[in-house]
Amino acid sequence: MVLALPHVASGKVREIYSVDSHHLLFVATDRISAYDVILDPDIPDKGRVLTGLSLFFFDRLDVPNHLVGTDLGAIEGLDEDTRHHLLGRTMVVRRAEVLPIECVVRGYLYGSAWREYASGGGPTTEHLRPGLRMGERLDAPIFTPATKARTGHDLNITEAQAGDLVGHDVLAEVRTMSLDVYRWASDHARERGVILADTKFEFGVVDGRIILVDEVLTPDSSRYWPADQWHPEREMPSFDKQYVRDWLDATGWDHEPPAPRLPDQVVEGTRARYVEAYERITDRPFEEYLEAAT
Ligand code: Q0Q
Repeated sequence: MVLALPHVASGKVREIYSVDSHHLLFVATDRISAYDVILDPDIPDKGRVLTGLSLFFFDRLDVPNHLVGTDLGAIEGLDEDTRHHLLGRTMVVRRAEVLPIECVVRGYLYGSAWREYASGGGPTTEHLRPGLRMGERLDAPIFTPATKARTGHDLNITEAQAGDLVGHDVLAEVRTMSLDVYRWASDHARERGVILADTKFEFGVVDGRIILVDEVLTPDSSRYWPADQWHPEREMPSFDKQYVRDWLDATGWDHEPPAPRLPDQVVEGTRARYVEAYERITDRPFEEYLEAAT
């Protein structure tokens, strides 16, 4: 789907278009990627689940953010089919100067932080005590910034390096906001049997104020684990992508594009996992979100 609005940026599964000098259209597609490869076909309504989760958290967090609204009525240049496709998966957001760092908060030692820790230490492990196991809950959440890579994985950097990039006062402010949001969201998820192991925030500046931008606390920007399956030293299943990863691994695929096409039952099972994540985290039937949004 190509919009008649000026295109600003594309991610693997997200698109940004320009509305006017102060506003952007942030679109979550139904594309899904695994092992950094975009899979085929799309997962129906995946973008609506992610957008519904961002809206849920933006509405509850007391951190200034870029969300303006979801009403597309004032936006010209959209034909009816495009307008209908965008419903529920689109946010109108305030254009900001996005900071050139990823603000990651980790409550558990997993992924690149574990690999650094296990290999003797790195930028994410400077505050960690010895003797931790993979997947172990940390004594306190840690802020571990990264620089954005255009392709592949972001590069973990120290807080000092991040401060050199964005300014040390700005870093202190986004660090505090990131840890506060993680604590609120991880408590909220834990009360619902879901572990928020880690998450990635992006911040921007508008009129000198720092605001939260991008998507927030979605399964694409976070690791969500079912709490009843958590155990240290265990490869933890990603709430939403484990089903598709297990199927892909069973095919013997070498993780090089193109990926094998997903069969219908894997598409349907993956959609169900995203819907389950939405309903467990928001306490709201996804069908209710769909009806209200479309
Ligand atoms: C902006 N991005 C990320 C991205 C590809 C998202 C530009 N409020 C904003 C935002 C946001 N969000 C951005 N720019 C100005 N104001 C965010 C990296 C890239 C697809 C989706 N790129």
